[in-house]
Amino acid sequence: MQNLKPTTPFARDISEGLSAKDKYIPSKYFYDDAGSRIFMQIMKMPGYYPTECEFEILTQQSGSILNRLAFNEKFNIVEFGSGDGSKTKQLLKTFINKKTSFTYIPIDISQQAIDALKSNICTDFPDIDIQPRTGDYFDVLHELSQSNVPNLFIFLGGNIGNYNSEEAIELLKMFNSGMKKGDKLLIGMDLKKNPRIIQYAYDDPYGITKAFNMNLLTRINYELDADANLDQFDFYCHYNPQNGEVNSYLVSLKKQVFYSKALNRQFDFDKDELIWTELSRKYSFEEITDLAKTCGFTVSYNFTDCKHYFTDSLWEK
Ligand code: AVJ
Repeated sequence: MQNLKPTTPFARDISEGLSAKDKYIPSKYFYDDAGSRIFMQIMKMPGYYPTECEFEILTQQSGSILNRLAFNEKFNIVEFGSGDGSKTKQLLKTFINKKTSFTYIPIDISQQAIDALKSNICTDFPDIDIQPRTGDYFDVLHELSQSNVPNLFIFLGGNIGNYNSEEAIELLKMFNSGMKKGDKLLIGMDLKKNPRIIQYAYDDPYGITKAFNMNLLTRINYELDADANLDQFDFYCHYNPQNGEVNSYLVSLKKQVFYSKALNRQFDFDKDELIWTELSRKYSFEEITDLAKTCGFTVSYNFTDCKHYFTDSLWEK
């Protein structure tokens, strides 16, 4: 029998990624229900600094962020990939306390995530004007660019670091195309720093980041009816301070195959062969300025935590 045609984006991407010369799995597939739970554990690990740094920025500097916006009418806060909203809440709290008038528009692909976020936000801020959207970023952007209301776009958590240079530019140019002159973007970016601090955040001693990566194989077994043996794979990651990249991999511990019933095909691995699972890029301020410029923005201000590990960078179109 022939290989079955992949029927879902996951099936297609796994099939493609595991038959490439240099094998890879796109990092967006980390975040199924189990993976999202593991990511929440990562965010609570002592060495994983980005979450606490960004929390500090948004708790302590939301007033300054608001002043920098200098909008003098009601505006939209449009959030891409909002998660559970705990960091955004710090920003919203300050804006509400200062009697700012805005509409909060969180966008996520998952209806479940949006429902949870909405009830979370409305419990704390019952009077908030919230208009959640699910679906494609591009459709929402197009709709927003048709109106005259000023926009603050927010893209937190350092998620931009998961995109390679070309993809990052493409995404930011797409944001730009949905913005009017004077609109702002607040974007979370992890900064270059002492390499040991970065290495420790990703190569953690608790095995949580390893479990996060291993979950990709669990997901393949479950969703593609495969028989990958998790004991025969390991996790490896490496920070290169010269290019600012953390790259993460699954490593095949022996020459082996596994078989997917859903795809009716087998995947072969050499001993020590890698499956690349994630890029997490770190930036210098100079690189941030260049990236902003390339995508049609100027940097208004970098809001950093007290240790200068992370920035919420405010850009203007
Ligand atoms: C969610 C993309 C910001 O790159 O730091 C954490 C994901 N990967 N540990 C990051 C992640 C391994 C995280 N982002």
